[in-house]
Amino acid sequence: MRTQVAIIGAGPAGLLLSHLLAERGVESIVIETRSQDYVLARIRAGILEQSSVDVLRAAGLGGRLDAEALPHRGIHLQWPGERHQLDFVDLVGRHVYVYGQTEVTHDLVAAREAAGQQLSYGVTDTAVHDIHTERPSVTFTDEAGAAQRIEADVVVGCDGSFGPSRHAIPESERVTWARTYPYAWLGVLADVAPSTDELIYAWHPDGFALHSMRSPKVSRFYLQVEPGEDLAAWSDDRIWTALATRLGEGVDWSLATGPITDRSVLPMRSFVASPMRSGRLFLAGDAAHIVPPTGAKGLNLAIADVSLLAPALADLVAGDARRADSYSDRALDRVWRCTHFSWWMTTMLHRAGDDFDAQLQLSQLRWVANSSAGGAGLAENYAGIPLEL
Ligand code: RFL
Ligand code: PHB
Repeated sequence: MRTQVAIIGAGPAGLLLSHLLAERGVESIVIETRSQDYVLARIRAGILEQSSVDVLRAAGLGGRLDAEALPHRGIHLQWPGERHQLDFVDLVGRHVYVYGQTEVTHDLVAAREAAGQQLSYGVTDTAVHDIHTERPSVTFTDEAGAAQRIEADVVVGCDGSFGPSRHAIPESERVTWARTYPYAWLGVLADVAPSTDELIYAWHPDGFALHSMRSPKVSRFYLQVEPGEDLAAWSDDRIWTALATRLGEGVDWSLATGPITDRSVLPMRSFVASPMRSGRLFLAGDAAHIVPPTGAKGLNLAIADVSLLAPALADLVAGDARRADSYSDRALDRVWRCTHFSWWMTTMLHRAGDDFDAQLQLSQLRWVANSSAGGAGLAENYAGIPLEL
């Protein structure tokens, strides 16, 4: 096969990239190791920043998003006895939107299929070749078991943190930074109307808790647990009691409960790989960086990366390499801002260390909740710094 851009991975980064390239008249082929059903059912991120919504709308993907996304003015910050609303619109003039990654992926697949995009699911043995030539290629085994090769002008690794693309950059060129946090999240999806108008981020002596949502009828919750926590140790009763305590202690509020439809334990880590390009191979999204989910940045960073990359690649295949040459540095600027913000939110809200650490966390939370300077710092980062494309 021959195409202009070979894209590895049909998550949000890969699908949106192929969409943004097609808008610019650039052809691509997308390959994905999982089945389409698996990719469409995966439960992941839930919050879009204003800039991500702007990108999706400008790309003609705003139809269902505008009808179904829940715009939020801000979040609640809470610790025992106190709950504060941070109003991002008042503080920095920007909203955030509840619209699950599952929905974004559905919209992208529908748009790509309607446009006749070639998407190959269920591939194995993906390998990247000749990235330091003008004719890089990708080989793989297709769903039917046949060996395939895509020759391209450019290869883009949108294959998440466990994909092979990052490892195709020679070790001598690659620097990585990583942090593993000493806690994990127990994520719970439940068929119950949210007991809050906006997300609640709660510090509690028993550990962090988050009340999020997916729709007016579906709630999403997270509890800080030990890394490698045994799911079997968490009965429905234990989950609801822990959520009610951590999210409600000392405030006049009650939590509605309902059937739990999904639960899993998520590890928490930060990871950045640099550069995000080597020769004719580019990386975007989780393939290059991972953030802990406390700042709700993973999906938004993937969207930001490909918004920079699509115009750069359109120029590159037309013979102008300038934007492609600056892609890695420009993308990494935002990646490090979000890496810092996600680390800051995570370490401010999770229990670790001793009572001295707890007092520092509570002091910082009071400052963020009560000072317009403190609140604006959180709001600017959470609602997302505007993209400069
Ligand atoms: P994705 O979505 O991981 O997509 C990468 C795709 O590449 C495929 N792939 C391959 N394809 C072909 N050949 C190979 N050899 C391949 N190897 C892998 C994979 O199957 C996959 O379909 O990365 P992308 O597009 O960069 O998007 C990034 C976001 O998905 C990610 O940042 C967020 O979902 C992170 N994240 C969360 N972010 C939030 O902001 N809030 C959350 O609540 C949140 N929850 C999560 C998450 C990530 C999770 N992961 C990665 C385990 C919960 C989970 C469980
Ligand atoms: C979610 O709804 O899944 C979600 C929301 C906010 C976060 C993390 C996850 O910070």
